[in-house]
Amino acid sequence: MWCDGSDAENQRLIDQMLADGTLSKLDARVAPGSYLHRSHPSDVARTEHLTFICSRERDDAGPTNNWMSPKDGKAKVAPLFESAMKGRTMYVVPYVMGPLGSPFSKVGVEVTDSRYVVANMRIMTRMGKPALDQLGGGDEFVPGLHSIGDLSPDRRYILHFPEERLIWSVGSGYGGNALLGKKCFALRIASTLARKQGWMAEHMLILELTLPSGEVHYICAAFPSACGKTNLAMLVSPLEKQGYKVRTVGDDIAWLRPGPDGRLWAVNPEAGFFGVVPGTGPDTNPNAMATIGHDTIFTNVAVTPGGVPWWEGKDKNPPADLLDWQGKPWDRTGKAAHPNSRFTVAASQCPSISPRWEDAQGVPISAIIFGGRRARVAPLVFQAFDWNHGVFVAATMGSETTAAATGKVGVVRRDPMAMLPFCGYNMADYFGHWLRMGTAIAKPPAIFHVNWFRQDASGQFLWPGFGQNLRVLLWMIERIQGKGGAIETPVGFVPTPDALNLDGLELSKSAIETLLGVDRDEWVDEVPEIRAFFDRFGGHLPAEMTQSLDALAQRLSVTASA
Ligand code: SAT
Ligand code: MN
Repeated sequence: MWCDGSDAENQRLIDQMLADGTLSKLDARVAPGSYLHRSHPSDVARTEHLTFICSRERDDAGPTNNWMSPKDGKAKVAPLFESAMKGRTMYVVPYVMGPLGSPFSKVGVEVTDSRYVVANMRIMTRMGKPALDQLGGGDEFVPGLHSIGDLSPDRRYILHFPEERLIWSVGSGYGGNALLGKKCFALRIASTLARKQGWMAEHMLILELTLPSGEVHYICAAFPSACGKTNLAMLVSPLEKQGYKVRTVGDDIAWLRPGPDGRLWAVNPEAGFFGVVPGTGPDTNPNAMATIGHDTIFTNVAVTPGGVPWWEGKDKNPPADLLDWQGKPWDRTGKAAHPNSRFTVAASQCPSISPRWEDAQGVPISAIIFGGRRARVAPLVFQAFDWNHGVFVAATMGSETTAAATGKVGVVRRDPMAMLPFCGYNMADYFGHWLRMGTAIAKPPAIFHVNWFRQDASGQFLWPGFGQNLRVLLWMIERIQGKGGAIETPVGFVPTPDALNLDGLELSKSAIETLLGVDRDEWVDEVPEIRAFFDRFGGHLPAEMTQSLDALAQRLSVTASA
């Protein structure tokens, strides 16, 4: 079936999914136009160990990606597609990544046997007739073949063939494994295109910040999955009365390119949000709450028998008769909603969406933020000395793992640019591309690193986060304007305590000290870890990276061989 993306077609698919139990309708009074989907219990997150880059040369995938040759990949996975769609309908889903009519948008076509995938792609991309119109008579599109197969993790593979610009995915119906426009195309395949063509495909939110003067800044921020990109993108300013306002351009992916004015310009290739549900509440993210108040597909949240959805963090009153994410009566001990349960919703429904979110040329970027989830070591915020140092900071960022991918949660891993699971080629060559881009952008954005997740000795978060993160953004803007007090530390510029507007926050003096502290011993311990990480890349690692590490070691006054 060729999908045209129309309302009528969508309704037909929804009706079929209601009939076969793929979806259930939520209470129309509290969640109008919204549905619940329960995925297979073994198919609840991206599976990085089953995700492969199938470049001809192993070296082109690099040491951080799983690799198979194109020949081996096809030989191994083609049999899993054999008769996989038997008894199901095959849907042909043309889609556009990027605003319709934008010269930077790209067309994909996903073939799938999952109606749920079609319904999600309709929200997450510009899908159907507009995509065929954009393709016109051309033949430039990224083909993606998808089947849920038998949903067994033993017969699950997500393959990318960068030289052919082709995607094969079998055995999963979940998120980035199955909605091929998102991570597979807009990050893994797009990053390989971007490298060739002189632009960048990044795992970044894009936000708009308006100052009382009327001055507007756009900021990109890269955090690993489930580290608060959606919350930051939809931040409600606690200083709105004073004229500081934040709006949303995108929450997960940015396509960036140097503009004719020498600045870096960003487009959000997506049309919707596929956000983590737990932790989303009226206090943490009121804009997301309003966005998902209607016409939303929920996957793996808890629900009452009457169809009222619930999740940890929605409020403090779980309904008495709640069914957990698998549909079993909730025992009130474990999690009711799966920690990686998601909402799929159109970006246009977001009250904070920027009027410029679909601008064909994108928006000009003033600052790039990198960040991770770290209980210790990384201070609340620091500024890189310059572009190349910023690339080093981003390339070496560490973050504790989350439920967004299958595997152990809470272990620190190096996640360069939050792209570890999403870079379609050798990560060391990707560092080189970042360095090269620095020379192609006459007015590069300032680069910062943040850590909202610093804890005290008793494991309590020191920083209130969420809306209060605005205060950190304002310091960044002051730095860009040549103001903003800072002290130079071995890792970068850290705000002086009085340079951050902390009015009304009631943070103790010692909390502020810890938050802004750069502990020399902790950072000295990072050096050999970073060196070991770099060693994995051998000859592909740009010399600038080692030089930056040596310079850091020197500033920490340890010997380069430490
Ligand atoms: O890849 S997903 O789209 O499932 C979500 C994420 O990990 O960012
Ligand atoms: Mn993501």
